[in-house]
Amino acid sequence: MHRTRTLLIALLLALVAGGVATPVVAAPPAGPRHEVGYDRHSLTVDGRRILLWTGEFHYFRLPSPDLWRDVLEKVKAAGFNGVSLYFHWGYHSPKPGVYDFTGVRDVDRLLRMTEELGLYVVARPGPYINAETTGGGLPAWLKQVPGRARSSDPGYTAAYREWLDHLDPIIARHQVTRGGSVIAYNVENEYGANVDPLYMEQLQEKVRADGIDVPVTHNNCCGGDLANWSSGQGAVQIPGVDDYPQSFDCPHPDTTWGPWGAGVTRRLRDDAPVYAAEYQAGAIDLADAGYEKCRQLTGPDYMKVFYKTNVVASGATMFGYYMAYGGTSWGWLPQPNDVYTSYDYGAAITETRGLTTKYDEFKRQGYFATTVAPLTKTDPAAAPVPADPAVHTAARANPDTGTQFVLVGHTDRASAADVTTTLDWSTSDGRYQVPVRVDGRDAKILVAGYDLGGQRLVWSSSEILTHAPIGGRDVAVFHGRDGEDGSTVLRYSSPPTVRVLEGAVRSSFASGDLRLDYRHSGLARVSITGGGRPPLLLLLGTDETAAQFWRVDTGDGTILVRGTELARSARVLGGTVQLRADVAETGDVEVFAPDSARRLAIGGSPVRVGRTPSGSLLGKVTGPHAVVLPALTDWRHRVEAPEAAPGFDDSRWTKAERTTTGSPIKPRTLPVLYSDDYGFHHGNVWYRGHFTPTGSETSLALNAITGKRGVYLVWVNGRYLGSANGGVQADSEPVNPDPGRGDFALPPGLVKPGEPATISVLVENMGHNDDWTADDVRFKQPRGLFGASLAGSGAPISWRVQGAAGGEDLADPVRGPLNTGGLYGERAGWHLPEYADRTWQRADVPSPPGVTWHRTTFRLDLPRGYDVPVVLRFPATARPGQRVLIFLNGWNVGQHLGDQSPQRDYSLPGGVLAEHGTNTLALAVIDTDGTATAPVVSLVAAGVVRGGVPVR
Ligand code: IPT
Repeated sequence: MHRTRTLLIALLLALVAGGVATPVVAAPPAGPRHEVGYDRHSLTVDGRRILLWTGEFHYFRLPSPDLWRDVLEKVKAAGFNGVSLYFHWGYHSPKPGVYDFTGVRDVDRLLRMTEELGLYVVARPGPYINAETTGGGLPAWLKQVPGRARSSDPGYTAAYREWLDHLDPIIARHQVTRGGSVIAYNVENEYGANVDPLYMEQLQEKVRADGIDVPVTHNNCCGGDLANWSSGQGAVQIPGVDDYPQSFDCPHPDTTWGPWGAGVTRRLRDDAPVYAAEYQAGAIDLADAGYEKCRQLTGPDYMKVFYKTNVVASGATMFGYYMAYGGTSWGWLPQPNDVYTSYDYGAAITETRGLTTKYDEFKRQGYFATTVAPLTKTDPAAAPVPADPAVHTAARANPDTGTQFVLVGHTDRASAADVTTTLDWSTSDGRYQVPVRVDGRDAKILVAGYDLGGQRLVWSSSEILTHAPIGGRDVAVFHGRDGEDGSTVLRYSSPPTVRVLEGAVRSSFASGDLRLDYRHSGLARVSITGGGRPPLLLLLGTDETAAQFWRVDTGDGTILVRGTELARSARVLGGTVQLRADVAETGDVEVFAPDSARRLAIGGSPVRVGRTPSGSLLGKVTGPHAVVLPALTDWRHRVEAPEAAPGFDDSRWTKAERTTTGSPIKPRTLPVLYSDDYGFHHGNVWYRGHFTPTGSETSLALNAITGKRGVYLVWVNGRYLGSANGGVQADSEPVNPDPGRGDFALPPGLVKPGEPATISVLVENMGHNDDWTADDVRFKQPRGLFGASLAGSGAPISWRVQGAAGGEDLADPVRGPLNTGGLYGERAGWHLPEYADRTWQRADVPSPPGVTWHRTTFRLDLPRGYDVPVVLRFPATARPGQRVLIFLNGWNVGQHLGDQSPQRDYSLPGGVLAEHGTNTLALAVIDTDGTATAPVVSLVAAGVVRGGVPVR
């Protein structure tokens, strides 16, 4: 077993390497220090084995720290014992040397929350993260830094060290070894193309010098050699694998079945656990099918078959399910070629924080994986042979306890047949003929030879949800598909007393084996006492009734809750179970708690309860009442884009005169007009070109690169000449020398020989390409104008450029670098709540091509103690030619792309949304046609529960 380097060695290394000291806010350690180790089977904490079952969460996709807690509590309640967290360099750094870790960027607070909730963290700070976010997490200013990104080139090295100088001290003080939650640290991301081993080595030296002493991991992927970084220069301690077996084929959720492989995580090192670093738990909506289709593509059937197969076939004990909660690529966070605003991802928890049937399946598997301890150390074992070859089995066993884990599924993994057969199963308690059924796309992990609390489980054809000692007995929940038969065998020294409290369960006793036979239906309850063991309450449910249980581990022991939409935490105080839970509808609530508990309170309010024959407390809860949201009325309107007028004063704009660029992509014409080269990295950018016509000009030839779905609009002497789609990428000639081409004919008489003329161009920057190929050609693609010339004339054009106010020196550091671009209204603060719009027009008028703003306010007073996620809904039929930037209280919560994306609902997260107060909504409409009127939008509640977390 390896012990990771001690704190002392890390500190010494820091001194030797001259690690740059960042002022560290002395946060008291959250808990006692622990030793983190690992071997070929699992991670260990103080020598105790851990099965690390994490879901991925991106704090930067939820700009409301109070709601981080809501999501993390939901992740925990699903049975995850950890979260995998990317950290986004560009989200924190608008400019070299400038970093912000406050407000929505306060990752120290995020890590404190994980500690309070008892969730382990796999920290994944890149520096490159991919993640379908702008630049793949690299800051846009890095495009100007010489040297290939993701290599050992000195320019890039100095840049990423700066990021880690700031971030690593925060992560380091939250390590498990210092009483915190961070149990592993992932360097880089799917680093498989154009690899530079020296970079991987130096990156780890840096991380160690910064005091990281937990195991270092990496997530290998598809593009490169999976064995990368398992040995040799740049090797990490625990190499992992990313697996997306369902691809991103969201349009075909019913027919797609594992086109990208079997999804069995490979063992990459003999001395480290098998790590499923990113295992597909949703999908990017690459083909605009809508995320509900992505959720179906990666739904419960897929989860059952692929996840369970992987657990047994690979023996992995470290998992990162990507994503547990996707969230929102608000502002200019999207990497535009793959995603639009929503990053719902078809995940188990929706963008508006709702729970889905995928959540239920996570709960079934996660409770099992984190309850049944022998799973932390298993080796491949002989599998019981099914009588029918249509059924496939595979097995692992714990070498110390003999506990067996048997995967039962279809031999043809794609089969949906209904097969009933028998397994010839040699368990450590004897040989048995075990009836099993596989109906439809299904797989089960059956357990034999397991010391379940004080019981001995010989075998069961039901699956284990969880179990715990509660109130002087063992309480266990098993489950199977509705209508399927199940059998469970438990061992006793003498015949026990079996009482069936509910449901139809037959029991028989022979040779020490108590055998229960039943059909899964509703929830059967069996009480077993005597027989030389502590009492057992066995709850036999369907998959659905099992998923209604919440396991809440409290300082006062484990509590099982049933009937609430969610159970967050509980305590037992003076005979009362104080439960924090969400309630979605009126109905029964049942609590299995320590004997001392006689009363129940939910969210502080008492619930009248009585004791059931099962020994639980049963009461009734009342669901929430309907919540009515205000209509959006009283709009005010203002047409902008004065930049289009020839007389506009652009003398304070930046002159675009550069003749060279650091980008490997050379421009089509000079000067260089790339917006990044002038410090304007995000959002829309304006260009104004001045020339003196010769009279022979016939048209204006432009090229612009915007990223997918971007457009640009062109005026000459104030006359709108039209728009064109921006290019996605300029490759080296001759592949695509002419991206985003637009030719704009000059109407006769528009420009006059010798009379100064003005060109105005508004170019969208939809976000920056990622750097998946680590070659700069992709990442350092320009944004803005790529070429500009006059056909028929050689008249020189002198250019000025204007993006977001202040450029890299943020006008609004609170909302940050990705919130606004260079629209006139953004520069003038029209998106901000404090802006006075009294002079704006009350009547809506069809807006001319260009930019028009619409503002209104609305008051909310959502019921206290409720959680009402609100969305802004656009009509089902989109208006072509209209794209809308949506600002809520000054925060850019997304861009509605009309018919260019399937998204209609935009999440307005509490915290950004004032749930008790006045809100300002500002819509900036970029209209390429000039035919549209104000968008018709409404507020819609995406759900209503009593509960939630307090949101400021
Ligand atoms: C892999 C990345 O590591 C992750 O950041 C994200 O991009 C994810 O998958 C897709 O959503 S990329 C791999 C599947 C090609």
